[in-house]
Amino acid sequence: MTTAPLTWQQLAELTDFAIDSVNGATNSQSRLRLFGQTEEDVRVTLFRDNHAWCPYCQKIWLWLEEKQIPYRIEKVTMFCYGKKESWYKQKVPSGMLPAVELDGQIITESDDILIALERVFGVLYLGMQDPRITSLRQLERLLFRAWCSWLCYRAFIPGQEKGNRQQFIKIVALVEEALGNTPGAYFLEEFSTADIIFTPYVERMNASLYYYKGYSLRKENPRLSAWFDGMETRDTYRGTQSDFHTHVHDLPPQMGGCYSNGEAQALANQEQVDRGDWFGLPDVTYPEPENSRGEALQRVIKHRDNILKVNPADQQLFDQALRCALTKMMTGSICTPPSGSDEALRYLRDRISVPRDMSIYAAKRLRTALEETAALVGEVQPEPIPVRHRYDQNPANFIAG
Ligand SMILES: N[C@@H](CCC(=O)N[C@@H](CS)C(=O)NCC(=O)O)C(=O)O
Repeated sequence: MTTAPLTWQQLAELTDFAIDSVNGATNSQSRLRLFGQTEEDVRVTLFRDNHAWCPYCQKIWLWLEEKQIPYRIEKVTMFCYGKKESWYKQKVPSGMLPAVELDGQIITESDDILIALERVFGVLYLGMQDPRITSLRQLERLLFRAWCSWLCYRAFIPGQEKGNRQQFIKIVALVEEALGNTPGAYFLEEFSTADIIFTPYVERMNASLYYYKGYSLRKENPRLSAWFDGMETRDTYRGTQSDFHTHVHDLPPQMGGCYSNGEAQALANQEQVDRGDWFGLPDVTYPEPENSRGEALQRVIKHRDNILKVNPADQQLFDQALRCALTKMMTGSICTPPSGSDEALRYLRDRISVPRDMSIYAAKRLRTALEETAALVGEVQPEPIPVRHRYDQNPANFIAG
Protein backbone atom coordinates (compact mmCIF):
# COMPACT_ATOMS: atom_id res chain seq x y z
CA MET A 1 0.00 0.00 0.00
CA THR A 2 1.60 3.24 -1.06
CA THR A 3 0.28 6.76 -0.68
CA ALA A 4 0.22 9.59 -3.25
CA PRO A 5 2.72 12.42 -2.69
CA LEU A 6 1.34 15.41 -0.80
CA THR A 7 1.18 18.70 -2.70
CA TRP A 8 3.61 21.48 -1.78
CA GLN A 9 0.69 23.27 -0.14
CA GLN A 10 -0.16 20.22 1.99
CA LEU A 11 3.49 19.79 2.91
CA ALA A 12 3.81 23.43 3.93
CA GLU A 13 0.96 22.91 6.38
CA LEU A 14 3.01 20.24 8.16
CA THR A 15 5.76 22.55 9.39
CA ASP A 16 5.77 25.61 11.57
CA PHE A 17 9.54 25.61 11.98
CA ALA A 18 10.87 29.12 12.43
CA ILE A 19 13.98 30.67 13.93
CA ASP A 20 14.82 34.05 15.33
CA SER A 21 18.01 34.56 13.37
CA VAL A 22 18.82 37.87 15.09
CA ASN A 23 18.33 37.11 18.77
CA GLY A 24 17.70 33.37 18.88
CA ALA A 25 20.10 30.41 19.02
CA THR A 26 23.22 30.30 16.86
CA ASN A 27 22.41 29.42 13.27
CA SER A 28 24.00 29.58 9.85
CA GLN A 29 21.26 31.67 8.25
CA SER A 30 21.84 34.82 10.29
CA ARG A 31 23.02 38.03 8.64
CA LEU A 32 22.75 40.07 11.83
CA ARG A 33 23.17 39.03 15.46
CA LEU A 34 22.08 41.36 18.23
CA PHE A 35 21.66 39.25 21.40
CA GLY A 36 19.01 41.66 22.65
CA GLN A 37 21.01 44.78 21.80
CA THR A 38 20.35 47.28 19.00
CA GLU A 39 21.84 47.77 15.52
CA GLU A 40 23.60 50.89 16.81
CA ASP A 41 25.63 48.60 19.07
CA VAL A 42 27.14 46.72 16.12
CA ARG A 43 30.87 47.34 15.76
CA VAL A 44 31.85 44.08 14.04
CA THR A 45 31.21 42.55 10.62
CA LEU A 46 32.31 38.94 10.16
CA PHE A 47 33.17 37.88 6.60
CA ARG A 48 32.80 34.13 6.40
CA ASP A 49 32.12 31.52 3.75
CA ASN A 50 28.70 30.85 2.25
CA HIS A 51 29.00 27.22 3.21
CA ALA A 52 29.47 27.86 6.93
CA TRP A 53 32.28 25.35 6.50
CA CYS A 54 35.58 27.26 6.72
CA PRO A 55 37.26 26.03 9.96
CA TYR A 56 39.03 29.30 10.74
CA CYS A 57 35.72 31.13 10.29
CA GLN A 58 34.08 28.71 12.74
CA LYS A 59 36.59 29.83 15.38
CA ILE A 60 35.60 33.48 15.08
CA TRP A 61 31.91 32.67 14.65
CA LEU A 62 31.90 30.61 17.88
CA TRP A 63 33.81 33.25 19.80
CA LEU A 64 31.40 36.05 18.81
CA GLU A 65 28.45 33.85 19.69
CA GLU A 66 29.90 32.82 23.07
CA LYS A 67 30.70 36.42 23.97
CA GLN A 68 27.34 37.60 22.55
CA ILE A 69 28.94 40.47 20.66
CA PRO A 70 26.47 42.12 18.26
CA TYR A 71 27.72 41.60 14.69
CA ARG A 72 26.81 41.45 11.02
CA ILE A 73 27.63 38.55 8.75
CA GLU A 74 28.71 38.90 5.11
CA LYS A 75 29.03 35.67 3.16
CA VAL A 76 31.80 35.07 0.65
CA THR A 77 32.42 32.24 -1.84
CA MET A 78 35.42 30.00 -1.27
CA PHE A 79 37.51 29.29 -4.39
CA CYS A 80 36.65 25.62 -4.56
CA TYR A 81 32.90 26.33 -4.77
CA GLY A 82 32.86 29.19 -7.29
CA LYS A 83 34.00 32.71 -8.13
CA LYS A 84 35.24 34.96 -5.33
CA GLU A 85 33.17 38.15 -5.05
CA SER A 86 35.05 41.19 -6.41
CA TRP A 87 33.77 43.44 -3.59
CA TYR A 88 35.49 41.12 -1.15
CA LYS A 89 38.78 41.12 -3.08
CA GLN A 90 38.74 44.90 -2.85
CA LYS A 91 38.63 44.59 0.93
CA VAL A 92 40.89 41.52 1.24
CA PRO A 93 42.99 41.12 -1.94
CA SER A 94 44.03 37.52 -1.14
CA GLY A 95 40.35 36.54 -0.87
CA MET A 96 41.18 34.58 2.28
CA LEU A 97 38.62 34.01 5.01
CA PRO A 98 37.81 34.85 7.70
CA ALA A 99 38.10 38.60 8.03
CA VAL A 100 36.40 41.04 10.35
CA GLU A 101 35.75 44.71 10.06
CA LEU A 102 36.08 46.09 13.59
CA ASP A 103 35.21 49.77 13.98
CA GLY A 104 35.92 50.20 10.26
CA GLN A 105 39.27 48.40 10.26
CA ILE A 106 39.75 45.16 8.31
CA ILE A 107 41.59 42.40 10.16
CA THR A 108 42.54 39.00 8.70
CA GLU A 109 44.16 35.85 10.16
CA SER A 110 41.93 34.15 12.70
CA ASP A 111 44.40 34.38 15.59
CA ASP A 112 44.98 38.10 14.99
CA ILE A 113 41.23 38.59 14.76
CA LEU A 114 40.67 36.93 18.15
CA ILE A 115 43.43 39.00 19.74
CA ALA A 116 41.93 42.22 18.31
CA LEU A 117 38.43 41.23 19.49
CA GLU A 118 39.75 40.41 22.96
CA ARG A 119 41.30 43.87 23.22
CA VAL A 120 37.93 45.49 22.61
CA PHE A 121 35.46 43.08 24.17
CA GLY A 122 37.50 41.19 26.77
CA VAL A 123 38.69 37.60 26.89
CA LEU A 124 36.72 34.37 27.02
CA TYR A 125 37.93 33.16 30.43
CA LEU A 126 41.62 33.43 29.38
CA GLY A 127 43.02 35.30 26.40
CA MET A 128 44.95 34.13 23.35
CA GLN A 129 48.27 35.27 24.81
CA ASP A 130 47.85 33.79 28.27
CA PRO A 131 50.56 31.10 28.74
CA ARG A 132 47.99 28.36 29.44
CA ILE A 133 46.16 29.17 26.22
CA THR A 134 49.38 29.53 24.24
CA SER A 135 50.54 26.07 25.19
CA LEU A 136 47.13 24.59 24.26
CA ARG A 137 47.26 26.48 20.96
CA GLN A 138 50.61 24.82 20.26
CA LEU A 139 49.17 21.42 21.09
CA GLU A 140 46.29 22.05 18.71
CA ARG A 141 48.73 22.80 15.86
CA LEU A 142 50.71 19.65 16.70
CA LEU A 143 47.52 17.62 16.46
CA PHE A 144 46.59 19.39 13.22
CA ARG A 145 49.94 18.51 11.63
CA ALA A 146 49.75 14.85 12.74
CA TRP A 147 46.25 14.66 11.26
CA CYS A 148 47.34 16.20 7.94
CA SER A 149 50.32 13.83 7.68
CA TRP A 150 48.06 10.84 8.15
CA LEU A 151 45.08 11.97 6.06
CA CYS A 152 46.42 14.10 3.24
CA TYR A 153 49.41 12.18 1.89
CA ARG A 154 49.21 8.94 -0.03
CA ALA A 155 51.27 6.27 1.78
CA PHE A 156 53.85 4.99 -0.74
CA ILE A 157 56.48 3.49 1.56
CA PRO A 158 55.65 0.26 3.46
CA GLY A 159 54.85 1.06 7.09
CA GLN A 160 54.16 4.74 6.36
CA GLU A 161 50.42 4.44 6.95
CA LYS A 162 51.00 2.63 10.24
CA GLY A 163 53.65 5.15 11.32
CA ASN A 164 51.38 8.12 10.56
CA ARG A 165 48.58 6.50 12.51
CA GLN A 166 50.86 5.86 15.50
CA GLN A 167 52.14 9.43 15.40
CA PHE A 168 48.58 10.78 15.40
CA ILE A 169 47.59 8.50 18.29
CA LYS A 170 50.66 9.66 20.23
CA ILE A 171 49.63 13.31 19.89
CA VAL A 172 45.99 12.55 20.69
CA ALA A 173 47.25 11.00 23.95
CA LEU A 174 48.74 14.41 24.81
CA VAL A 175 45.37 16.02 24.16
CA GLU A 176 43.74 13.43 26.43
CA GLU A 177 46.31 14.27 29.08
CA ALA A 178 45.64 18.00 28.72
CA LEU A 179 41.90 17.40 29.08
CA GLY A 180 42.62 15.42 32.25
CA ASN A 181 44.27 18.41 33.92
CA THR A 182 40.93 19.86 35.00
CA PRO A 183 37.94 18.00 36.43
CA GLY A 184 35.29 19.14 33.90
CA ALA A 185 34.81 18.33 30.23
CA TYR A 186 36.65 21.38 28.92
CA PHE A 187 40.36 22.15 28.59
CA LEU A 188 40.38 24.62 31.49
CA GLU A 189 38.28 25.04 34.63
CA GLU A 190 35.70 26.87 32.52
CA PHE A 191 34.73 26.95 28.89
CA SER A 192 37.38 29.13 27.22
CA THR A 193 39.22 30.25 24.12
CA ALA A 194 41.07 26.91 24.23
CA ASP A 195 37.88 24.97 23.51
CA ILE A 196 37.14 27.27 20.60
CA ILE A 197 40.63 26.84 19.18
CA PHE A 198 40.31 23.04 19.19
CA THR A 199 36.75 22.84 17.88
CA PRO A 200 37.04 23.27 14.09
CA TYR A 201 39.74 20.72 13.39
CA VAL A 202 38.84 18.19 16.06
CA GLU A 203 35.37 18.10 14.51
CA ARG A 204 36.91 17.59 11.04
CA MET A 205 39.29 14.92 12.40
CA ASN A 206 36.41 13.02 13.94
CA ALA A 207 34.63 12.87 10.57
CA SER A 208 37.56 12.35 8.23
CA LEU A 209 39.44 9.69 10.20
CA TYR A 210 36.25 7.70 10.63
CA TYR A 211 35.62 7.78 6.89
CA TYR A 212 39.09 7.53 5.37
CA LYS A 213 40.93 5.53 8.06
CA GLY A 214 38.24 3.60 9.96
CA TYR A 215 39.29 5.35 13.19
CA SER A 216 36.76 6.95 15.52
CA LEU A 217 38.33 9.79 17.48
CA ARG A 218 35.25 10.10 19.63
CA LYS A 219 35.02 6.39 20.44
CA GLU A 220 38.74 5.81 21.03
CA ASN A 221 39.38 8.74 23.38
CA PRO A 222 37.18 9.02 26.49
CA ARG A 223 38.15 12.58 27.42
CA LEU A 224 37.73 13.88 23.89
CA SER A 225 34.42 12.08 23.83
CA ALA A 226 33.35 13.86 27.06
CA TRP A 227 34.66 17.12 25.56
CA PHE A 228 32.47 16.67 22.46
CA ASP A 229 29.51 15.93 24.74
CA GLY A 230 30.28 19.10 26.70
CA MET A 231 30.47 21.13 23.48
CA GLU A 232 27.14 19.71 22.38
CA THR A 233 25.42 21.09 25.47
CA ARG A 234 26.05 24.58 24.06
CA ASP A 235 23.63 26.19 21.58
CA THR A 236 26.58 28.06 20.12
CA TYR A 237 28.33 24.84 19.12
CA ARG A 238 25.16 23.10 17.98
CA GLY A 239 24.50 25.99 15.60
CA THR A 240 27.92 25.65 13.94
CA GLN A 241 28.24 21.85 14.12
CA SER A 242 28.56 19.98 10.84
CA ASP A 243 28.01 16.29 10.06
CA PHE A 244 30.29 13.54 8.78
CA HIS A 245 28.92 13.55 5.24
CA THR A 246 29.49 17.27 4.78
CA HIS A 247 33.02 17.21 6.18
CA VAL A 248 34.35 14.16 4.37
CA HIS A 249 33.26 15.53 1.00
CA ASP A 250 34.21 19.16 1.64
CA LEU A 251 37.69 18.38 2.95
CA PRO A 252 39.40 16.89 -0.15
CA PRO A 253 39.43 20.05 -2.31
CA GLN A 254 40.38 22.17 0.69
CA MET A 255 43.17 19.91 1.89
CA GLY A 256 44.51 18.92 -1.54
CA GLY A 257 43.27 15.35 -1.11
CA CYS A 258 42.27 12.87 1.60
CA TYR A 259 43.46 9.29 1.29
CA SER A 260 41.68 6.17 2.46
CA ASN A 261 43.77 3.33 3.86
CA GLY A 262 41.32 0.94 2.16
CA GLU A 263 40.95 -1.17 5.31
CA ALA A 264 37.71 -3.08 5.91
CA GLN A 265 36.63 -0.74 8.74
CA ALA A 266 37.24 2.35 6.61
CA LEU A 267 35.25 0.86 3.72
CA ALA A 268 32.37 -0.05 6.04
CA ASN A 269 32.40 3.46 7.49
CA GLN A 270 32.40 4.98 3.99
CA GLU A 271 29.34 2.97 3.12
CA GLN A 272 27.59 4.15 6.29
CA VAL A 273 28.44 7.84 5.84
CA ASP A 274 27.47 7.84 2.17
CA ARG A 275 24.40 5.62 2.26
CA GLY A 276 23.27 5.41 5.92
CA ASP A 277 22.39 4.51 8.61
CA TRP A 278 23.19 8.17 9.47
CA PHE A 279 21.70 7.85 12.93
CA GLY A 280 24.33 5.28 13.94
CA LEU A 281 27.31 7.57 13.31
CA PRO A 282 29.50 8.84 16.17
CA ASP A 283 29.03 12.46 15.09
CA VAL A 284 26.46 13.66 17.63
CA THR A 285 25.15 12.49 20.99
CA TYR A 286 22.68 15.10 22.22
CA PRO A 287 19.05 13.94 21.88
CA GLU A 288 17.32 14.67 18.61
CA PRO A 289 15.09 17.78 18.83
CA GLU A 290 11.38 17.14 18.25
CA ASN A 291 11.22 19.52 15.30
CA SER A 292 14.06 18.07 13.18
CA ARG A 293 11.72 16.79 10.45
CA GLY A 294 9.86 20.11 10.43
CA GLU A 295 13.16 21.94 10.07
CA ALA A 296 14.26 19.80 7.12
CA LEU A 297 10.90 20.29 5.42
CA GLN A 298 10.91 24.06 5.95
CA ARG A 299 14.41 24.35 4.49
CA VAL A 300 13.51 22.31 1.40
CA ILE A 301 10.35 24.33 0.83
CA LYS A 302 12.28 27.58 1.12
CA HIS A 303 14.82 26.53 -1.53
CA ARG A 304 12.53 24.30 -3.55
CA ASP A 305 12.88 26.12 -6.90
CA ASN A 306 16.67 26.13 -6.77
CA ILE A 307 16.83 22.52 -5.54
CA LEU A 308 14.74 21.47 -8.54
CA LYS A 309 16.73 23.66 -10.94
CA VAL A 310 20.19 22.34 -10.03
CA ASN A 311 19.19 18.68 -10.04
CA PRO A 312 20.30 16.95 -13.26
CA ALA A 313 16.94 15.14 -13.56
CA ASP A 314 13.80 16.30 -15.35
CA GLN A 315 12.18 18.87 -13.06
CA GLN A 316 8.66 17.41 -13.16
CA LEU A 317 9.93 13.92 -12.39
CA PHE A 318 12.10 15.16 -9.55
CA ASP A 319 9.37 17.42 -8.15
CA GLN A 320 7.12 14.39 -7.71
CA ALA A 321 9.92 12.21 -6.31
CA LEU A 322 10.98 14.90 -3.84
CA ARG A 323 7.42 15.33 -2.60
CA CYS A 324 7.29 11.53 -2.12
CA ALA A 325 10.42 11.65 0.06
CA LEU A 326 9.04 14.57 2.08
CA THR A 327 5.69 12.81 2.45
CA LYS A 328 7.51 9.76 3.81
CA MET A 329 9.59 11.90 6.16
CA MET A 330 6.57 13.74 7.59
CA THR A 331 3.87 11.06 7.65
CA GLY A 332 5.82 7.78 7.73
CA SER A 333 3.69 6.49 4.85
CA ILE A 334 5.46 4.81 1.97
CA CYS A 335 5.20 6.88 -1.18
CA THR A 336 6.62 5.31 -4.34
CA PRO A 337 8.35 7.89 -6.55
CA PRO A 338 8.26 7.76 -10.36
CA SER A 339 10.56 5.17 -11.90
CA GLY A 340 13.92 6.60 -12.90
CA SER A 341 13.97 9.14 -10.05
CA ASP A 342 16.32 7.20 -7.73
CA GLU A 343 19.46 8.91 -9.05
CA ALA A 344 17.89 12.37 -8.67
CA LEU A 345 16.88 11.70 -5.07
CA ARG A 346 20.38 10.50 -4.23
CA TYR A 347 21.90 13.53 -5.95
CA LEU A 348 20.11 15.71 -3.40
CA ARG A 349 20.92 13.27 -0.55
CA ASP A 350 24.60 13.91 -1.31
CA ARG A 351 24.31 17.69 -1.39
CA ILE A 352 22.74 18.51 1.94
CA SER A 353 25.33 20.65 3.65
CA VAL A 354 25.38 20.94 7.45
CA PRO A 355 25.03 23.48 9.06
CA ARG A 356 24.65 25.58 5.87
CA ASP A 357 21.27 24.11 4.96
CA MET A 358 19.97 22.73 8.22
CA SER A 359 21.10 21.30 11.53
CA ILE A 360 22.63 17.86 11.96
CA TYR A 361 19.50 15.90 12.94
CA ALA A 362 17.33 17.56 10.29
CA ALA A 363 19.92 16.48 7.71
CA LYS A 364 19.88 12.90 8.99
CA ARG A 365 16.08 12.84 8.65
CA LEU A 366 16.17 14.24 5.13
CA ARG A 367 19.02 12.00 3.92
CA THR A 368 17.16 8.98 5.31
CA ALA A 369 13.87 9.88 3.63
CA LEU A 370 15.61 10.54 0.29
CA GLU A 371 17.50 7.25 0.41
CA GLU A 372 14.51 5.15 1.53
CA THR A 373 12.36 6.67 -1.20
CA ALA A 374 15.04 6.20 -3.87
CA ALA A 375 15.50 2.56 -2.83
CA LEU A 376 11.84 1.87 -3.68
CA VAL A 377 12.59 2.32 -7.38
CA GLY A 378 16.22 1.45 -7.91
CA GLU A 379 19.86 1.34 -6.97
CA VAL A 380 21.26 3.96 -9.39
CA GLN A 381 23.88 6.13 -7.70
CA PRO A 382 24.69 9.63 -8.97
CA GLU A 383 28.13 10.54 -10.33
CA PRO A 384 30.70 10.49 -7.52
CA ILE A 385 31.09 13.79 -5.66
CA PRO A 386 34.06 15.72 -7.14
CA VAL A 387 37.22 15.78 -5.06
CA ARG A 388 39.23 18.59 -6.67
CA HIS A 389 36.50 21.25 -6.46
CA ARG A 390 32.88 21.51 -5.39
CA TYR A 391 31.43 23.62 -8.19
CA ASP A 392 28.39 21.35 -7.91
CA GLN A 393 27.71 23.33 -4.70
CA ASN A 394 28.20 26.77 -6.24
CA PRO A 395 26.35 29.20 -3.94
CA ALA A 396 25.49 31.38 -6.97
CA ASN A 397 22.65 28.93 -7.62
CA PHE A 398 21.13 29.67 -4.22
CA ILE A 399 21.94 33.33 -3.96
CA ALA A 400 18.50 34.41 -2.73
CA GLY A 401 18.83 32.07 0.27
N1 LIG B 1 45.93 31.37 8.69
C1 LIG B 1 44.61 31.73 8.21
C2 LIG B 1 44.10 30.58 7.38
C3 LIG B 1 42.79 30.93 6.71
C4 LIG B 1 42.44 29.96 5.60
O1 LIG B 1 43.18 29.03 5.28
N2 LIG B 1 41.27 30.21 5.02
C5 LIG B 1 40.84 29.42 3.88
C6 LIG B 1 39.49 28.80 4.17
S1 LIG B 1 39.54 27.65 5.48
C7 LIG B 1 40.59 30.37 2.71
O2 LIG B 1 40.13 31.47 2.87
N3 LIG B 1 40.88 29.92 1.50
C8 LIG B 1 40.53 30.68 0.32
C9 LIG B 1 39.28 30.16 -0.29
O3 LIG B 1 39.01 28.97 -0.12
O4 LIG B 1 38.54 30.89 -0.93
C10 LIG B 1 43.73 32.05 9.40
O5 LIG B 1 43.98 31.53 10.50
O6 LIG B 1 42.78 32.83 9.24
